[in-house]
Amino acid sequence: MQPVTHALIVIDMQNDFCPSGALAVAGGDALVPGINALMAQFRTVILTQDWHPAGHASFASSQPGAAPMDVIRMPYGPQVLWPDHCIQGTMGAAFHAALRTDGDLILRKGCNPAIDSYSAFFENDHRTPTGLEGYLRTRGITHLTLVGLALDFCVNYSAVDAATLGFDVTVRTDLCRAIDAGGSLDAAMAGMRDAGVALTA
Ligand code: VGL
Ligand code: ZN
Repeated sequence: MQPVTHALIVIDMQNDFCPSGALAVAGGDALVPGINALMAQFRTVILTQDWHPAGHASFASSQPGAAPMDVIRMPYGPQVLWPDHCIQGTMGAAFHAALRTDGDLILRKGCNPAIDSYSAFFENDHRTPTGLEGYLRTRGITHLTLVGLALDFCVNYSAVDAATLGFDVTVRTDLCRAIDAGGSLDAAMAGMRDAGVALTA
């Protein structure tokens, strides 16, 4: 059992990121048994849920003439455009049916129609907090282990933000899968290493 100062953050283990989902990540569903087993080792478990309103600005369908995986300039910086996914209250936004969801906190993100939110800590403007930092600090948590989907987007942004905030961060890469578009996986691995994130399998 991990000490009380250590929390597990399970990122976006939702139907739309699993095979046959709207933004499927290859092998995403295969992570469920290992993640469920790891949850039993932690006294604090946080699950995040990508939770977009219909018509979200990160959807290619919301941007005239755009296609999924195009990159556009948003007021807060470059933004990859995605297929419609994880729309609030839909089956695609629900957790994988076999995932344990009896954690301590379910954090929903990406709810602002105009800003995407890959990170569990800040929206993609890198300024608007989700409140997770305060939740963790007020509970005395200093060490974080991250698992889930997708390694090169939401896991990566969450891990780098957590390390920058001063948490001791480990990403279990064996319990993550990547989208890997346009070199995103290599860039994410380098970025996490530079930020001081421990990458372990
Ligand atoms: C994610 C792209 C768009 C993720 C969420 O969970 O990694 N990726 N929304
Ligand atoms: Zn999303």
